[in-house]
Amino acid sequence: MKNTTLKNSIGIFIIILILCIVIYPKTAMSIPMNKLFDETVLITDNTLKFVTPPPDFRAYFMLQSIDDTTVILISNFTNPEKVITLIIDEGSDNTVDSVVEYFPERKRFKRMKKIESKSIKSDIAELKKDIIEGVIFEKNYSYQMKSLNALKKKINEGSDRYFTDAGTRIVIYDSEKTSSPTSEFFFKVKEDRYDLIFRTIYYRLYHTIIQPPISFSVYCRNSKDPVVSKYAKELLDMIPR
Ligand SMILES: [Ca+2]
Repeated sequence: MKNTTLKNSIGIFIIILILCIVIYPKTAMSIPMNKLFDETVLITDNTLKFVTPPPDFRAYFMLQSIDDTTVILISNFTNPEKVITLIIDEGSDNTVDSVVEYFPERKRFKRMKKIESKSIKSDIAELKKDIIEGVIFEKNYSYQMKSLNALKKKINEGSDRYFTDAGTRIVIYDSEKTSSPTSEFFFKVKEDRYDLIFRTIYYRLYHTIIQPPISFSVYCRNSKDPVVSKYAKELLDMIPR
């Protein structure tokens, strides 16, 4: 009798385990996009606590520049110890003012004056460029964010541009489901301030749809960052007036 109960329990356990395995990827995929934090608010030490490693451990990279401050978010979830790094450039002048590392497993912070990790470029102008141009997503095991090349290609095609007083918005639609935007871009130049926004809503990898949990790879509003300004001006020059 005991044996039968035990067998039944094992059976039920195996069924639950199988269900978990089957259901889990779908649950993981349905994480609301961009809900780890609010991209419109400057990322701080505290924000890093919400940057959880995704189920497949792909890395996040983000350039954010709001008003007078620029920050770069870099994650590494494939090392023995997972770490999220925030590089802060106050005054947006391509000099590092502080660096914060957050270790999500231990929930510990480490604060530094400069970049100490050998795996991160010490030249932050280069880092900003790598995120905007998308090089960083190609060279790392990360979400494949649509970047400068995709945007330039779309501008050259001449469609799906939306002009408003707020700025220029360019949308890339799904080639298989033409009403569905897969990524969107925004840029604006106003006097000596610049907006530059790159958002990847989802992309296809073979037959899988991947939604990056942090959908913005670049979020710059009212920025005075020289790297951001270079690209915003370059993009504006591509649009016929
Ligand atoms: Ca600085």
